[in-house]
Amino acid sequence: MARQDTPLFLHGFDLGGHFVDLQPLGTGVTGLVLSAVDQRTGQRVAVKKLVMRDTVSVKHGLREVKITHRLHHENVVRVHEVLAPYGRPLPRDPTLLSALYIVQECMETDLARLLEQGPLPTGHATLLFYQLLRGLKFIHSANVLHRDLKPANIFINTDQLLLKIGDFGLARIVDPHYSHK
Ligand code: OXW
Repeated sequence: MARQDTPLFLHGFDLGGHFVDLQPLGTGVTGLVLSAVDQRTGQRVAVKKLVMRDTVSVKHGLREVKITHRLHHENVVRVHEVLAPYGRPLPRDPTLLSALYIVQECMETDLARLLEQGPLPTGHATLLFYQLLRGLKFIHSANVLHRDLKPANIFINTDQLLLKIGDFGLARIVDPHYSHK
């Protein structure tokens, strides 16, 4: 089997040996997202590939990594690790990398898809809205603006009715002293 046909290399994802059963989830702001099983834990994860083509995409990729790394909250998609190609750890100077992989927790679905299935019972909508506001309050208190909040970036586990905000590809860190004229 040629390298590009091996499951680990699906869609140009070169992640090294730990990840199996790669399946496409969709395309986010910064690129393709697959789900995979991490064999070390048996857990399904979402892996986002950030291609670093030029100085602008390198700057954006590293900003997303910096922002997602500082946000730890029940209502924000958790980043497990950030990897360089071949599943290597991030080097001290990541500006020279061709790609970055953000490995994060995998949720069951997103709010856009959930709403396609019909209206939510009021109690469910209230519980989800509460978690959305709680996640946003946390994000804003960390001086981060998401800047692309929409149903497709709001992830849900339906069994516990758990909501987490994701895709920080367009997010910015704000200066709290800046006047917002
Ligand atoms: C899940 C954690 N998705 C993304 C991002 C961008 C994407 C796709 C997934 C389960 C489908 C139908 N719609 C997505 C980003 N869990 C994630 C994640 N991410 N972290 N990022 N889906 C997504 C999940 N199903 N779970 C549902 C596409 C149309 F394009 N960032």
